[in-house]
Amino acid sequence: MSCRTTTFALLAALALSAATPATSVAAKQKRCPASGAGCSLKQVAAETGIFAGTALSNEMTAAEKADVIANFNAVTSENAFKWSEMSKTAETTDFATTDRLVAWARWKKLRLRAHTLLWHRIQNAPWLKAELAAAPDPAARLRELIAERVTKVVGRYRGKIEVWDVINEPLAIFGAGYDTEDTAVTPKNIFYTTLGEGYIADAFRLARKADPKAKLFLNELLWDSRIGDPKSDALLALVARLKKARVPIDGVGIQAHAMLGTSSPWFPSTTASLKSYIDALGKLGVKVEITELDVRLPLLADQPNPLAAQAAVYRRVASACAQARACTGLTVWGVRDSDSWLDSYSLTSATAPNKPLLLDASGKRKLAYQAVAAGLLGRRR
Ligand code: 9MR
Repeated sequence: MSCRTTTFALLAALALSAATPATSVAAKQKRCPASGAGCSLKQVAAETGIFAGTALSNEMTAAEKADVIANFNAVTSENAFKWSEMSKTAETTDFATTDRLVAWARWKKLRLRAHTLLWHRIQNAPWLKAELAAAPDPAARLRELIAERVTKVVGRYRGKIEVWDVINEPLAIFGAGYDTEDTAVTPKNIFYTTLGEGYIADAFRLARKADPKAKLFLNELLWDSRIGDPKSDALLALVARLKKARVPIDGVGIQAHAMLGTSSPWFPSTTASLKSYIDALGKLGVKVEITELDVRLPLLADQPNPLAAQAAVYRRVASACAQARACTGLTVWGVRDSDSWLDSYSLTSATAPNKPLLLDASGKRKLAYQAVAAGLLGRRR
């Protein structure tokens, strides 16, 4: 065959393949079935437009990296960005781990949620209390430290991090207020007790200035909380106050650890109750993401099939997210069951292994995995 004939044949073949409906049929066939069977959550994310995420540990193993790439299209730093991890002293900020994590997420095209700038409860800067106690004007010193941290950290990654958890867990664990005393369960909210609620608005404004395009979230612990309890109402009221004051808040994270089993039935009571709560937040003008979902298996030990019961809880949450227009993502708090924080946490280590995640200890997809896929597929682009 002459060179010209070959070229012609090639062009003809190309034109044919572009015109033939075979490609679109193939693409159609590849769509996930409504049951989610055989589909990865990252495929589901592509079809629904809902981010499917997982938490990333500071030191990722090769297996963890492979699991993340095969299954998810979004990641949250589980610990790396916390103040205690980045600043061992008031004068220093160590970016080694966060730089590595940001570079990896960008390389793999995973949306990154950086967690978190200010959290009073655990992993706050270990030196902060003494620093404020020694300051002639503790409020002024705290304002200065917050401005320094937010500006420096957000600014360093300007244009490279899509989402920030600017404020984590500002409200008390239960009830409608803030932690104002040190107790055995939680320290006082040192930001609130020193500066009042204004620390939240200040941090959001500083973050917006440092990276105008990043999405800024307030992330709150609503574990086993029934919608309509004082805490969920307090969160709505707080977001309404922030919006009214034109604070640049783009979203609210609902952590959703189903952990304590203090309420029954399990969080969320129903798909409808969680959906209506997300809708209520959405009406205030914010997006919503489920940010730290895990479901402890021992809580379901009395069920005939605990793994199926666990999958049902996951499905309720995923369906609510799919049905509520404001919901833009669902993230589980860890990759494999064996990575979960619950097995080393004091309140839950006695029941280890808690097996709360979507992949088992060997990386195999559990029933809950497909349940999340099916739930999210309730929304299609
Ligand atoms: O998973 C995190 C674990 O590795 C840490 O030791 C723990 C203590 O700070 O924090 C865990 O993550 C928390 C998250 O940052 C905020 N919401 C509650 C999570 C579970 O405590």
